[in-house]
Amino acid sequence: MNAATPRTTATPAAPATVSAPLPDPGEPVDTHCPYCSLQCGMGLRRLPAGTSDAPAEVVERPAFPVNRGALCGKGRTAARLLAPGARLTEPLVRDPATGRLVPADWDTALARVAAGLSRTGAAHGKDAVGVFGGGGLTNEKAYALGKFARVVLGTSQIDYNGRFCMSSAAAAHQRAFGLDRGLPFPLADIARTGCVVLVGSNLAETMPPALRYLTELKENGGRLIVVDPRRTRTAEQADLHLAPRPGTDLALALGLLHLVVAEGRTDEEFIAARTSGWPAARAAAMAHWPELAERVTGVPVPQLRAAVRLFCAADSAMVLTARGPEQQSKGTDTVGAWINLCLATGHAGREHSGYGCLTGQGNGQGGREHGQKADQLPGYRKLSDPAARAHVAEVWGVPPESLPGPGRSAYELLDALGRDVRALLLMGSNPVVSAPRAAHVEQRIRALDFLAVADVVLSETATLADVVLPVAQWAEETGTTTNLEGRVLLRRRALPPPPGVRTDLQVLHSLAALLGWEKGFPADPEETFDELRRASAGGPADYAGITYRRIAAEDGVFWPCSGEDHPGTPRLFLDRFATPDGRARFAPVTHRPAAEEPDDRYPVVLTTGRVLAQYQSGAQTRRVPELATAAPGPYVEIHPRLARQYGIEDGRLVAVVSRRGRAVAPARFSEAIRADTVFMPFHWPGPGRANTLTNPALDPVSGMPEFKMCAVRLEPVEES
Ligand SMILES: Nc1nc2c(c(=O)[nH]1)N[C@H]1C(S)=C(S)[C@@H](COP(=O)(O)OP(=O)(O)OC[C@H]3O[C@@H](n4cnc5c(=O)[nH]c(N)nc54)[C@H](O)[C@@H]3O)O[C@H]1N2
Ligand SMILES: Nc1nc2c(c(=O)[nH]1)N[C@H]1C(S)=C(S)[C@@H](COP(=O)(O)OP(=O)(O)OC[C@H]3O[C@@H](n4cnc5c(=O)[nH]c(N)nc54)[C@H](O)[C@@H]3O)O[C@H]1N2
Ligand code: SF4
Ligand SMILES: [Mo]
Repeated sequence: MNAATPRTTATPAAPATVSAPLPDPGEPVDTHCPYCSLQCGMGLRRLPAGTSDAPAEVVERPAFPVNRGALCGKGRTAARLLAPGARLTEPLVRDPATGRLVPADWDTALARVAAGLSRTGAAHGKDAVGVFGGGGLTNEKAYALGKFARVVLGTSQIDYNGRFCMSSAAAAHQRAFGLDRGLPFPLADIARTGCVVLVGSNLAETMPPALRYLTELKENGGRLIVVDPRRTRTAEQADLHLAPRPGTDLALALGLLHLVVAEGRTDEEFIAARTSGWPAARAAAMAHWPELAERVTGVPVPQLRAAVRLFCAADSAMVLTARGPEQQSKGTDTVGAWINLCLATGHAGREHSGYGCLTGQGNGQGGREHGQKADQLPGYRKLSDPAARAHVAEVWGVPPESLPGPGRSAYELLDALGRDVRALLLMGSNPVVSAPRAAHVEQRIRALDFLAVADVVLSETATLADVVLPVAQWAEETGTTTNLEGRVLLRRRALPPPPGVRTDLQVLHSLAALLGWEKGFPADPEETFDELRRASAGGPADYAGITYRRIAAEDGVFWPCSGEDHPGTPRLFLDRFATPDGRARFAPVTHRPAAEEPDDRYPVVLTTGRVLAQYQSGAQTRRVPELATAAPGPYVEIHPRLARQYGIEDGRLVAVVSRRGRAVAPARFSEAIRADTVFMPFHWPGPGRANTLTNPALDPVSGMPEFKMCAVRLEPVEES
C-alpha cells in the first residue's frame, strides 16, 4: 500500500465532475428532493439572476409515481438553501493564533486535512483516524467514502448516522429474511392490501405525500391500525389506535401473537411451507399472556383482540415499522416480534403482504449498502466474509489482506473520539445535535486532535472543526439515491454550485491524491457509479444492471438488478426468502424492559421524534425562513394532567432532567399524549436540545441507541 504521507505539491485544480452538460435555464430538470427517504420527484428550474432569493425554483413533477407531484413544505422550499447567502461558499480553517475559523483557499484547506489525518495515522496508528458519514449522501459518495477509509486511510473506524436510523430494522430483516431492503414492495402496494399496522411512524408529518396511500387503502375498504404513544396526525387516520407506553412494543407484539395462537388464527400451511423456527417462537409468545401485555404496555386486552381481528380477517396485510419501535435498546428483537406476527399469520412473501421498514434519510437505504457502515463492503457485502473481501479488493486493485476488519458502531465511535480515535473526517451528519447523550459527544468531539467537516452550512458540529470544507448540494451535482422502496433514483445537476464550492467527490478525489492515491477516486459521479456497479455485482444489493440512462427512462430501477437485461425487482420474496434454505426465520424473542425505566427520582418517560417543518438536526431547515417560522423552536409536549402534578403551565418553561443532563423548553399541553410520557422534538441545539437527555444504551445486535425512551423528571422554571 502507498504510504499515507501527504505530497508537498499543490492540490490540482478542482477536478471536473460533470457527467452531462447543464440544461438550458428555464427548462425544468427532473430531480428529487434533498431530504427524506420518500425522495419525492420534483422539477427544478433555474431562475435568471436577481429575480428571486433563490437561484432556482421547485416545480411539480406529477409523472413521478411515488409522490405524483405532491411535496411537503420542506421539499417545496428546498431551493432556498441554494442561494450563496444561505450557505458556506469558502473553506474555513482554524487560526492557531486566535482559535477562530477564518477563510482559506482550497489548497490550504485540503493540505491541512491531508496533514491532519496522516499525522494522526503515523503517530497513533491507522485506526486512530476515523470517518463518520451520512445516510443523506448519494450512493456514489457513500461508496467513495467507504473506499477512502479502507484504502487511503487504511482504517477500520468508519460508521455513519444511519446507525441511529434504521439499523435495528436492518438487523431484523437480515435475521428473518436473509436480506435487508426497507420495503420489499413498492409503496403503492399499501393502497391494495387489506390491513396496515403502522408501528411508531408518524408519516403524516415525516412523509406527508405518502399519506395518500393510506387514504386510498381506506377508500378500497382496507383497515389501518396505528401504534404510537401519541395520538398523532397519522393516528387520527386510524381505525384503531393503540397507545403503548414507549419502549414496550416488544411486549405488545408478543401479546398479539399469543392471541393469534390462542384464537387459532395461525396460517399453518404457510408456516410449514415457508418458515423455520416456529416452535421456539410460538413457545416464547405463549409465555406472554395478553394480560401481561396489558400490564407492560398499558394497552387494554380488548384493544389487543380488536387488532388481531382486523389483522387476521384481511386476506392480505402489512406491518410497517419506523423509528418508534426501532430506536430502542431492544429494537432488533422488537422488529423481530412484529415480523413473527406477519409470518405466523401468513402475511409475508405474498402479493400485497409483508413486513416493511420505512427508512428515513434521503439515501437511508443506499447509504447502508455501499460501504460506509462499520461492518460492510459495497453491494451489502460483509467485511468479515473472505469471498466478499476478495471481490471488492479486486475491483479496488488492492490485496484483500490490506482491507481492515469491522470497526465500531456510530455511538461507540463517537464515544472513542479524543481517546482511541484522535482525528475525524465527517461528511453529512451533525452529531452535536443528533447523537444521544449529546453533551458528552460534544465533549468527545472537542477532545479530538483534528476534525475536518464537509458540509453545506456551518452546522453546530462544523463550528468545532479545524477545517470546514464547503460542499455542493443536491441540485448542483448528479448522483443516485435509493429510496425507501429500494428504487434507485437519479438526482440530476440543474445548476452550477457557487464559486468556491466543490463537491464531496471532488474533495475525496483531491484528498486521495494528496495522500498518494492519484487514481481510484474519480470526481465524476457516473464513473464512480459504474465502479460501484462492478463492486456490488453478485452481492445482496446488486446494482450491476442499473445505469443512469435506465434510471431516467424507467422512473428508477429496483435492486437487485444483476444485468442490463434484468428488469429489476420491485417485489421481493414472492417465491422464496433470501435465506440459504429459502425460508423466513422466526426469532424466538422475549420481552425485556428498557435500559432505563422510570423510578422515584426520574418518574416520567421521555420520548423524542420529529415535527413536520424541521429536518433532523435542523442544520438545513432551520435556515429556511418559511420553515423556521412554522417550527421556531423546541418544546415539551405534555398531558395537562401530568403537568398539573408538577405545577407546569402551558407555554411556560419546563426543565426536563435525565441522568445525562438537563434541557429547558416551553411546555406544550396536549391531550393526545399519554399522561406518563413527554415528547420532545430533537431538531434544535442549545438549552432545548433533546439529545442532552437521551440514553446511549445500545441494542446489542444493531448498535442502535435508545432515542425513544429514557427516564426523566420535570421541574417548572422560574422565568425572570
Ligand atoms: N418532517 C420531518 N420528516 C422526516 C424527518 C425529519 O427530521 N423531519 N426525518 C426523516 C428520517 S431520517 C426519519 S428516520 C424518518 C422518521 O420518521 P418517523 O419514525 O415517523 O418519525 P419519529 O417522529 O422519529 O417517530 C415516529 C413516532 O414514534 C412515536 N414513538 C415514540 N416512542 C415510541 C415507542 O416506544 N413505540 C412506538 N410504537 N412509537 C413511539 C412518536 O410518538 C412518533 O410519533 O422521518 C424522515 N422524515
Ligand atoms: N433524540 C433523537 N435523536 C435522533 C433521532 C430521534 O428520533 N430522536 N433520530 C436519529 C435519526 S433517525 C437520524 S437519521 C439522525 C440524523 O441526524 P444528523 O446525522 O445530524 O442528520 P442531518 O441533520 O440531516 O445532518 C446532515 C448534515 O450534513 C449536511 N449535508 C446535507 N447534505 C450533504 C451532502 O451532500 N454532503 C455533505 N458533506 N453534507 C451534507 C447537512 O447540512 C447537515 O449538517 O438523527 C438521529 N437522532
Ligand atoms: S416528503 Fe420527504 S422527499 Fe417528499 S418533499 Fe417532503 S421531505 Fe422531500
Ligand atoms: Mo433517520
